Amino acid sequence: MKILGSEITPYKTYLNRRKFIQGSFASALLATVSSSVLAKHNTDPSIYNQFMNENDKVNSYEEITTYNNFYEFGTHKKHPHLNSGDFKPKPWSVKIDGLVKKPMTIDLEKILSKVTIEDRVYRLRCVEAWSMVIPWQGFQLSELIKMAEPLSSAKYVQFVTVFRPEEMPGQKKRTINWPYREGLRMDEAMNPLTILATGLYGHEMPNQNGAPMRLVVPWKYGFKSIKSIVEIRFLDQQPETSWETLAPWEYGFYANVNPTVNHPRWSQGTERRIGEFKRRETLMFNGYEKEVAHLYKDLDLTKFY
Ligand SMILES: Nc1nc2c(c(=O)[nH]1)N[C@H]1C(S)=C(S)[C@@H](COP(=O)(O)O)O[C@H]1N2
Ligand SMILES: [Mo]
Repeated sequence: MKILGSEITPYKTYLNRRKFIQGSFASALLATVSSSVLAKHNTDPSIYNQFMNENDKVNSYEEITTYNNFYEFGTHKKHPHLNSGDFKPKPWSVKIDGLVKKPMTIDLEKILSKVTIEDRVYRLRCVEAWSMVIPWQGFQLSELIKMAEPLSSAKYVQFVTVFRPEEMPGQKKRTINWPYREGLRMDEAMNPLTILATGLYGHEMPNQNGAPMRLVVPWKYGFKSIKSIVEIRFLDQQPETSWETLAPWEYGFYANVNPTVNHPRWSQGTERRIGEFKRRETLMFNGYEKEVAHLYKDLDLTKFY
């Protein structure tokens, strides 16, 4: 079934519809930010930092948009910023299929007209032991899942990135078995911390950060945050993921941030926050233990890394 984007919501309109979370957010890093300030597409970190604790100041817009991994644009951390200029994230549609009552191909604008856009300031901890604090705008993945009405047999969700070698020069090389794929267990996907992000710093999502829509799962290593998503598939079995397929002894399906389980080639006990000199301790589940530890109480985390 093809649903055409009849109700187009301009980006500014849905930014103004954002729900504002009240109270302290220092532990879960859920930010409360005034919409009037953000609507100006401000890149001033102090807008966010007034709500943050001393330990977790947001990274600059410059840091976030010029240093990251997005192999579709090249394998160096400067490549996504340098090589993503030709990518066209508009218009965009997402295919939702597999074990659902309502399979659909839906225009992103249509999705955005039906969900609640929120500000979520999250730590991101990469498997390569660097980290950032990023102010995202997005909506809970659970909202989209509910729209699709998964069958009770659906136990996992798989995500697929777009394949456009003409716009994504890195896809002309066989570094990864394209398209990039990732997955979550259904309860992880439904957790309120899990979002599909469509913007950062009040800007539309920059191409290099996964325009127009990418996953953010703040208690997992960065490689779980799949970018430029075109397909969301519901499955009864654990899906293959790109990094696990490449090197299963190094990258697991779960990829939970865990300072006690080292990567075979380096320690995961500490990390370097981009912009800082001194390394800091990595927190269990990236600091979101209170919110997500219950999901893994029956799992041996050294085996299911
Ligand atoms: N499609 C796609 N998604 C991807 C990647 C990629 O190469 N391709 N790299 C991952 C890795 S390894 C990291 S660390 C994060 C980093 O991006 P961010 O800083 O924009 O969150 O994106 C992840 N998502
Ligand atoms: Mo990464």
